[in-house]
Amino acid sequence: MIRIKTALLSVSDKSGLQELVAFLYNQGVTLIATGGTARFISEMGIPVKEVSEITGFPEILGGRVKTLHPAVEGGILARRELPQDVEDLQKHNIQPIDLVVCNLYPFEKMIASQEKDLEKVVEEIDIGGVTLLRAAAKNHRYVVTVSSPNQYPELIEEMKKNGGAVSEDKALEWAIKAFSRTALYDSQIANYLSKLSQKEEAEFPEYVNIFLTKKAGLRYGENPHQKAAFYQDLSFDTSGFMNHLEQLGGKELSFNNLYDTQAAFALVREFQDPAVVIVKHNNPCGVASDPDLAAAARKALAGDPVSAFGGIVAFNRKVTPESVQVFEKLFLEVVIAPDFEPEALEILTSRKNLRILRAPLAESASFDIKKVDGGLLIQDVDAIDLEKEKIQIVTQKQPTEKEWEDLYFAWKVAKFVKSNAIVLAKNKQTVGIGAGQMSRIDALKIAVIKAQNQTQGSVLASDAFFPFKDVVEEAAKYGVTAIIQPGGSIRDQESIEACNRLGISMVFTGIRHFKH
Ligand code: 93A
Repeated sequence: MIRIKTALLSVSDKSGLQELVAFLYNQGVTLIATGGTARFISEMGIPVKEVSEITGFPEILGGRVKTLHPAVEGGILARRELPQDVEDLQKHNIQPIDLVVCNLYPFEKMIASQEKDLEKVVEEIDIGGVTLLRAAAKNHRYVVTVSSPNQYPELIEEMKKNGGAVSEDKALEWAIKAFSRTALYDSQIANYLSKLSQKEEAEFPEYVNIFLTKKAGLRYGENPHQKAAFYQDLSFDTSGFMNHLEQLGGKELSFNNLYDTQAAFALVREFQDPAVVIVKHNNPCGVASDPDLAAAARKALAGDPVSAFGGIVAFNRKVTPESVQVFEKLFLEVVIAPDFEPEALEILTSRKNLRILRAPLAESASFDIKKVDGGLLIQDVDAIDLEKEKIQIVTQKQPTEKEWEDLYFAWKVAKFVKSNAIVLAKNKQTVGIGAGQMSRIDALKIAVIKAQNQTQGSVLASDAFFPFKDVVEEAAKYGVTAIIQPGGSIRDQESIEACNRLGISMVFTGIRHFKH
């Protein structure tokens, strides 16, 4: 047990401090504090020693050096059972400190403000506080470290339970928390400074500090025999809707739910008009856009009603009761939307197991990160849309206005389908999607199977160029009238000639959307 006789308090965030200080004072703990914290305690009418009193040295350099002194660090770091350390304390008249309560200069606020002035940024870097936390955490055998206000209630409870002492196990647990806090803090600083010093926008820095914290334990991973948890990135890419996810009902989210929800929401948020996306195994199986959300839902479901079973449904509008009734009879895993009308929410929550999620459409991640053994592959998110000046109509036939609408629609969807991807669409509705094939022609064949005789008058989008003319020739057999694809194959001319021969219009985008 670690008996708390003397505590050092140095906190920027003063929340919860009043209760803690009152408690410690009542326990007869001697309080030492830095300037602002000491003032706060004095104003409560509770006696406190300023750090400068025990160091015999004022705070200097405008507060840059407050606690960095042997009288402070010695009091924290001394091993209470080591004669040499005890002797040193006595010789230099240093008082042992048993509890360090410290939270750091809020560098997060600096990040949030996007401050560009290096001098201002640098002033928000805490040195002494980090040292206090690390010293106390190192000496956790004798010293208790409290690095966040949300630990105060637990500290109070622990001390009450143990007659003013804290267990060694708790001290170790909190030491690890303190080291994690300073690690996160330093990673945020390094990432921010490296972004500030970056000359070119696209340059990736020498070091990327990714600090992850467990957001949720998961029942299991992709399969029941794999253990798993969801970790949140707190220091590198803190954008993204997962940080704003709100669960309004249903069972606990699974590993696959989170992964597939990400895929569904990423696609639905791309549409300006009301849209509905159904995802299975990370690929969209039904997508539709319509001024009426319920109509979009019906069309999305009709896109592939068989695959939709057990799917994830994403909306890009406030969900109406009519649009959820579409899925009344269908088993679904997750529904996600920016918001829900009360009646729609009522219908959904009556389905006990259905996970209902709310998230803002605006939040999107800046980086796409894929794990390989021994490292991470990091790239920008594939955020590019069609670029007017790159679009080229390469055939004699031009797409009609309606075909253009469908081509844009299909192209958007193709970006979110695993490669090789072929999307067949008609009336802003997917009629067949061929995903994740090793050859493009097979992706088309699958899309055609999925379309079940609805291909007549449809358009085709391909995520990458046609290596051969076979896709054009096969598509023509099923009544495809227009094609959108990046172009850029050495055999482009063969595909163009096939289109001209078969009366198909074709558009080159100059942009590829591989997705692995
Ligand atoms: O500028 S510092 O890095 N120099 C120090 O020696 C020092 N010691 C504690 N900042 C230092 N602190 C920080 O001051 C603490 O981490 C805490 O965030 C803050 C509390 O200051 P005050 O009690 O004056 O409000």
